[in-house]
Amino acid sequence: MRRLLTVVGVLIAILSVIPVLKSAEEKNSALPEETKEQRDARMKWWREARFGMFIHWGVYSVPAGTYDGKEIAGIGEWIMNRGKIPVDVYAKYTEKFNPVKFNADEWVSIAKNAGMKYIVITSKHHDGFAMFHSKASKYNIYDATPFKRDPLKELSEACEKQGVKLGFYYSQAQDWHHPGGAASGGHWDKEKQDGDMTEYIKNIAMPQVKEILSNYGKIAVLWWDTPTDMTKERAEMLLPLLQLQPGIIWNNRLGGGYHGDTETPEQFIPATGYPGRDWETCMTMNGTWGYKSYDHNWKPVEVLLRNLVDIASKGGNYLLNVGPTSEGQIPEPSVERLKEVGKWIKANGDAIYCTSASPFKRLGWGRCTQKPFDAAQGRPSILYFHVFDWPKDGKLVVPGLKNKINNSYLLTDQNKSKLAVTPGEEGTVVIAVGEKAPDPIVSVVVAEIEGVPDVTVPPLVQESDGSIILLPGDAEIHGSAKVQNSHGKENIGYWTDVSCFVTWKFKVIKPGKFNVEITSACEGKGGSEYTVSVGNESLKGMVDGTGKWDKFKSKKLGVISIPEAGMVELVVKPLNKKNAGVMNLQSITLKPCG
Ligand code: FHN
Repeated sequence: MRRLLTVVGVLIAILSVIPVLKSAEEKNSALPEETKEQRDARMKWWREARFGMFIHWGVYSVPAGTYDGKEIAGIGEWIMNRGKIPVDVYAKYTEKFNPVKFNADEWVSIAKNAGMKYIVITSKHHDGFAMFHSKASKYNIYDATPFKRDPLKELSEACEKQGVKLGFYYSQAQDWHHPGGAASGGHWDKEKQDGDMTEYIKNIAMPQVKEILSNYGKIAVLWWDTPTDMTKERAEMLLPLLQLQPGIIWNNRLGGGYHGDTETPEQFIPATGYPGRDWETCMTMNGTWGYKSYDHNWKPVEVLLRNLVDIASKGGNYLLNVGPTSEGQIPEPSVERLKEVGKWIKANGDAIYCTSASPFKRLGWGRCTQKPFDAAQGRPSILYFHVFDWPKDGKLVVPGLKNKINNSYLLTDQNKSKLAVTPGEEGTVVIAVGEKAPDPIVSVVVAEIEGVPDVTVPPLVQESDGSIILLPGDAEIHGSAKVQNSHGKENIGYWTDVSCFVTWKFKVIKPGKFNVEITSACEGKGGSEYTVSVGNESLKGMVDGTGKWDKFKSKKLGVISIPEAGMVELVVKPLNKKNAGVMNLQSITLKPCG
């Protein structure tokens, strides 16, 4: 009897597994559906992390930006494409790729000490060279170099040991080495590169993605890139492989109409984030992703830190790149900067991790992040004010906050000494923060508030020098034009309809005469006419051709007079249209001139 029960039990177990396997096969074209709760649970660590390290490391670190004695323009990892280096010539660099100074533990520590919670490393970039021991192609760091080690294995072990999440970048479409791989701008070594892309996906991309998702423990992120020629069918050959890593997060660059989990703005911070979508800005620390020996254009710590804060204040993550050398070292200028960022994070991490986007539309002196009330943790509702420009008079003016501030203190003050909070002019709240900024780059003031943040948008006002800066985010668009981001430059675009016009309302405290300056771009010759008016005064302008829709130029339009203090409306109205669009309008500035 007992034996019978065992057999029945085994049969039930087998039968219960079959439908799962079958449905997984049948759903070959997509991933299993998930509820919002399941998705939130999957995204939780990533949303809390806010800061990660991107690593672009490959055989391109050997030429390091120079080919045939010439410095090749552009980003380092593109040297093969930009220099039109023949496949066999480029492949020779593998013989010199021996990164004996590579130390996975050290890299992970650098990231961890900088406050980065995850790492995403190039497992294969567009040059087709695998940075892991691949069985699918001998063109990999283990088989094709004197190094004979698998750095991704070592990194996965170091990440596991140090509690840092690991993700892989994989160039699924562009592959300039294997036949059939796509190449932006077309193949230049046709004999070696031409081939069937679907076969390439089948023989190289699929098996390699399977390898990276099977042989390196828990993989947190798959970062696809440049979906050149990726059809839906090709994307669907790769997509099911993600099931090898339940819980994995993947970005929006697979192609074939798939949007993935995350938006990935590159080298810019979107003005308002991506409401309703998770997003991550990836950025270089100098001007290249992959190592270039002569790129010394390092961003200062101030820029990196304020970027991190700015991104967090808009609800996104910051994936900051390092490009290690062919010896296996993260360049010293990157290490130094990351150390500095780490020092700040150590003291101010509470205002970054597990926070969400600012409830304020704009804060002249800096940014804000927030954390909700949490009864279980005994935490009140908190606003973190990240102050870039510390007030000289020691009074931090918070505009439009309706909630009561129950307690306020400097985040780095161990004693949490209470700061005085008083009502200011016109619905503002003033926090007495003292005259000395605790940090020269970003100082954090904590405000524990009553209830869920409730903020009104205060009117735009003149700057302290009396000028007025009108930006797309504050404009009201009457018609079909819309705010867009062209390589980091926010502007009003898609202005194809001449009946569409744009207005700004702002408050003038110091009236007078103002020089009006407009910053716009227009592909082609330009020539469209428009007016800029305030009250009864009007200036006429003509759009200049700048060659490209994202090449912005400023020009003076003339002088306009605003005789009285109070609320004022400025209107920009096209009169005709000589191009596909009127213009891309980046800003209008009014500067006092008498
Ligand atoms: O072509 C790549 C580039 O080399 C780099 O990897 C970046 C990182 O986001 N992605 C592509 C350009 O969008």
